Amino acid sequence: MSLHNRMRMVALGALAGAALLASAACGGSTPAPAAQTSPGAGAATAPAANAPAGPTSLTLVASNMLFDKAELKAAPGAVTITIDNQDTGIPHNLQVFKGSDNSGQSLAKTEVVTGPAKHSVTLELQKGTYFYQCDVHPTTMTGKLIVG
Ligand SMILES: [Cu+2]
Repeated sequence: MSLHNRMRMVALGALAGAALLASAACGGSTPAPAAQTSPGAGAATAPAANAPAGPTSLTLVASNMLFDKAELKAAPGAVTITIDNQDTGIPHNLQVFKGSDNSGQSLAKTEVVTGPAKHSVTLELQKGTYFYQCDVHPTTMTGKLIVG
């Protein structure tokens, strides 16, 4: 008998034993409980909901003389904002202020660059509300950055 066949016999024997045990368990008057599958077994491999937040990277697209978002959100700490100026031949930049309008302290300012161009600025931000604008178009290109 080959090793392979012998192992198969062993496996079959184990199955037969399990079947006998199962039928014995079912012999009583109370129905055997269904096999329990742990609902948490699969969830253990899922990423933790509270994974440590690294630096937040945000992208603001400037297109057709507008920013694509009127509100950004970030966790406290290092926040990198990339302005992606997609307007060919049109200059844009990004300035970030403390508070909810441009009367607050200016925290960062990128150069005014004619698109298409991309540039980034990194800030250390605490929990709070910030305001951003394009200095070339401060009436139409503005938004709120919420850090919390
Ligand atoms: Cu602009």
